[in-house]
Amino acid sequence: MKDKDYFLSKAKENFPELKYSVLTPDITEFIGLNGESILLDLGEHLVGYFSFAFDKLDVFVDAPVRLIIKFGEDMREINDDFSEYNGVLSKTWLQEEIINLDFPQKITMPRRYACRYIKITVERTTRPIRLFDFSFCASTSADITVLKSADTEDDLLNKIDLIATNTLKECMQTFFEDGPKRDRRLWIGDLRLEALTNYYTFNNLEIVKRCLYLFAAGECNELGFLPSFVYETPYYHSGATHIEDYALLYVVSVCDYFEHTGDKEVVNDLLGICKLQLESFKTTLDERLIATKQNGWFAFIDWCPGLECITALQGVYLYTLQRFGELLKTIGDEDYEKYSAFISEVRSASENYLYNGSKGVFVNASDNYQFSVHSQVWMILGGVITGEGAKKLLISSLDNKDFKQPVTPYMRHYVVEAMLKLGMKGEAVQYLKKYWGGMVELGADTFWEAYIPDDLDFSPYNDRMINSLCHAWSCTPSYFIRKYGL
Ligand code: RAM
Repeated sequence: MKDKDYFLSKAKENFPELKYSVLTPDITEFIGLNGESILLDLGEHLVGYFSFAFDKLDVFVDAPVRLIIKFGEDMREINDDFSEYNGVLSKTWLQEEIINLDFPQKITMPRRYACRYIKITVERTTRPIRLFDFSFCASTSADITVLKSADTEDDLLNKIDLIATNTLKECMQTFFEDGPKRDRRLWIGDLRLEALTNYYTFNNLEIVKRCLYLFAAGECNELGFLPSFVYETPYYHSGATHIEDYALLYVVSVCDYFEHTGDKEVVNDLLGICKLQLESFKTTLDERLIATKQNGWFAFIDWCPGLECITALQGVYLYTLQRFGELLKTIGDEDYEKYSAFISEVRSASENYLYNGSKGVFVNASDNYQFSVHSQVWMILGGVITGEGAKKLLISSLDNKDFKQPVTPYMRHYVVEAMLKLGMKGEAVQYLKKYWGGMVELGADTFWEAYIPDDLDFSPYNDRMINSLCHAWSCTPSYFIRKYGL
């Protein structure tokens, strides 16, 4: 297997070019005193750097001026009182700055922000001041000139497509970020969905290669699983979690990349790591060939509170085995037979031990008998149940209060994928329109990290204020619309 230095050098070779564009809001000047504020609307969600100038009027300002500058991805965020924040993630992700200015000057704020709205409040001044020359320098590595419009006649799908491509564009920086407001890092689950959508929209192959190599350079845990995320700055560093479904989806991302590009060189570089993920997973199976719980945060699947993940995880494993088997066959790898033979064994085990015949559903056999959409979807994607039976099962689980429902666009992606796999194109379109369309109706400029239609305060982190409203894993409607001609 190639070493870390090699992988990092390949990641560097594929550094995508950032494109910058400068936008000036309609308001050009503001004169204000203590407590007064101005709201700038950029007209669209942007990621980048904010500058403005500050000057005195005719009277000398004899003490520093204090401004509070708040950046909001939407107006709700602008109106939130951040002092009431009570979430589990660091408050410093909330985009608000207090700055003290000693004399007239032009300022470029040092952080990069993700926002549509900017509110500047004059906290303290001894005299009226003038703020002007507002500008926002936006960055992205997506080339919007290559983006063709989606070929759909449906107005809502068109709107959804626009917002979805915008979401992806915003998250495409020097790598695929999960969210440009937060966490601004590269996670495997997000990478997979961003790359998929990118193939049908901006088709920037450099950034995909870069991300695949950045993970290849990561430090695997004692079981052999890749880190679930990596940091690029201030220096390359592996994340401390090793979520197994994400480790498996790395392999799927390599398969997707090969399917899209036919690029054998990259696949050859990454084949060893892919095999290691599957071999590692195999060691965690019990004697029945069923996935087991490991210490710590071993599976993600979705942010649904209280979700039991074993059955879904088993499905992710089967899904990965299937895709990887196909890849090995295409490239003529001798391990192909070994992987394919194993798939049917694991499928029958899943049917025997995870399916509750009397209830007619897949349950989470690990400790309680929980019903979830997640388990049904992943068993379908893993090929454990097919055809009419699978359709019925899926339909009966959706919007059914007895089943845990997905709470993120991430998991909703896999629901739609399962529907399309079963040939339920009409249902897939309806499901997609209802869920993503719900965000459109609420005025979204970009799609969100988490969304429960009847609980707009839901947050995986105990406080909605920290939620990311431009989250890459929600961009896949563009993939579905374009790939399947919806
Ligand atoms: C969140 C990240 C990311 C996701 C992980 C599991 O914190 O924002 O999108 O992949 O959780």
